[in-house]
Amino acid sequence: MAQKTTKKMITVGEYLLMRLQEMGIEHLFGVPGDYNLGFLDQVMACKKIKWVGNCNELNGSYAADGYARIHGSAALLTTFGVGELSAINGIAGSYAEHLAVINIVGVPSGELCRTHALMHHSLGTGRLEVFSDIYRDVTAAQAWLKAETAGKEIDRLLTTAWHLRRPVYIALPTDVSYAAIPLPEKPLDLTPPPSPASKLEKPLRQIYEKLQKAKRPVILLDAGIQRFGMAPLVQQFIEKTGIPFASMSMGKAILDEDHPLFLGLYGGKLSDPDVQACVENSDLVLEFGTIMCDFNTGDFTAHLTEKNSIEIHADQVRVGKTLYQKTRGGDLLKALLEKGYRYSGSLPSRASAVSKVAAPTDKKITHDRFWPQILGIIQPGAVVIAEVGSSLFGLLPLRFPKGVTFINQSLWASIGYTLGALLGVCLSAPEPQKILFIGDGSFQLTAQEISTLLREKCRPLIFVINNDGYTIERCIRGAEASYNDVQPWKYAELPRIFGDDVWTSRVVTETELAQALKEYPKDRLCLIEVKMEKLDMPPLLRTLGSDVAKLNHYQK
Ligand SMILES: Cc1ncc(C[n+]2csc(CCOP(=O)(O)OP(=O)(O)O)c2C)c(N)n1
Ligand SMILES: [Mg+2]
Repeated sequence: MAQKTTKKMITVGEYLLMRLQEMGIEHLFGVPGDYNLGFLDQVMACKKIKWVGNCNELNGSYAADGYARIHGSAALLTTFGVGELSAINGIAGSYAEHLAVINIVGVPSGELCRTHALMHHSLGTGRLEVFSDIYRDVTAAQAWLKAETAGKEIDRLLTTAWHLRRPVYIALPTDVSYAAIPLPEKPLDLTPPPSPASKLEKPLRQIYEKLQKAKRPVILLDAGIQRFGMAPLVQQFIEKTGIPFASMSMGKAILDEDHPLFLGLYGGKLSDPDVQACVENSDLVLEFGTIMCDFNTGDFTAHLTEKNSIEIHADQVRVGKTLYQKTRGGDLLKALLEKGYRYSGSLPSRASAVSKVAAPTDKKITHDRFWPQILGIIQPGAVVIAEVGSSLFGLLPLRFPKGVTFINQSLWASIGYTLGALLGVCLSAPEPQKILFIGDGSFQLTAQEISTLLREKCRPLIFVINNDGYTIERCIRGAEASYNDVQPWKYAELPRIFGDDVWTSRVVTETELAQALKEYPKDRLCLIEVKMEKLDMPPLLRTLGSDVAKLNHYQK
């Protein structure tokens, strides 16, 4: 369609980059391919978005997810078929865990699609849209861009990703990247639609009444609050109302764990008994952004009755059995704050926290002494990332200092995720200290991303827990089975393959660990390989493992 020449024009690729910048995105992850090289040249010409090439698309998708956890949104670029399918695991994880990742795929031109050409990276069936169809279930919206509608479609997808905090899929054909379209008149408007007054009044009245009657109200915080940027509002609500709060593991440390109203972590039977009693005996549990998945609920042992609980999410609210869609949790909390409710009952007791460990000995490192020793090096404001495995369950009971951000992928739980995510975290978080804890089994999936971390001059501290394989799986089934073994790599030697500016250490005893924790330099990437016994594990993991074994039973 001919465009009016009086309007200022811009290419589709430039338009997309401009909109990404308006979302505050400064890095684009991914892997080149001939279907996206033209767009990549536009990226190179754009001074405000930096290309960060990854070793593979899966790692790129994890990096984008990690970036979005800190920044709020992120972008990934892959190539048709081979590239986009390698990334789909990570994008599905971002869908499950509510991250706004803009997934851009360079695809063949309209002409090649119309003629069903047997292009490379296709299935040879002539149907070139097959991969975008596969993406329908793991992205919130999809578009195959055409020059005539590209601007509108890009805006639709980016706002959908932002409002739902889910990934979206943009197919960018080679013949569309350089097509000219009108320069937009206004910046992208990301303001969510407000709750209609009719959707606010009833739940507001019901919740206020319940609060006034409640003798033992408690707040339960979870990941949804962090994803939708509601943590400051929730903190204000907690402080104005004086209601004590517990966090679920996916929502650990969203608010400071040294807060006087913080009770501890709640996860059904995995909780400290005092916290479990306080939440489950409460006559009004205000659930904020909760995700009731197996790992988060201690394998569904979280007993919260519908009658005694209220759910407040970014885009909907449940009171008793009634679900109020289109009621925005943020609007509801602001309205509730205006009512001036204040809890005046006594405060329940807090869970006892793990304390720092006594002086190190020459004994081999064990989980019960390792994690308290680690607590000593975590600084206020650090970003701590935990891979699913013994790392996650070792870190959960620690009470972090002020301002710590905790990242874990407990619902999607794709091992190797955290090493890719670490790259995204390093490029988006200004905080100086970023610490990753990853198991040897998980590390083997994505280890080559250390190479990108070095190229980008990132300086994280990485702990590889070397326990000769898949300990978390051993506690579910096959404690001694060879399928739970991995090839014993020389983990502390590996980073030097990728670059010189690294510091590594392998520690077996507590004193060696203490020495490494004292010595590690802060000005380069550091990796500490921690040797542990294969059947040693944090107590939380032992409990969860036997429950998972029961849930995943193979015989009746
Ligand atoms: C992509 C993917 N493949 C397989 C699994 C199944 N799985 C879950 S945990 C795990 C083992 C993790 O082992 P490791 O990282 O060494 O942790 P640890 O030994 O500390 O428990 C495996 C294979 C998974 N979650 N994700
Ligand atoms: Mg292991």
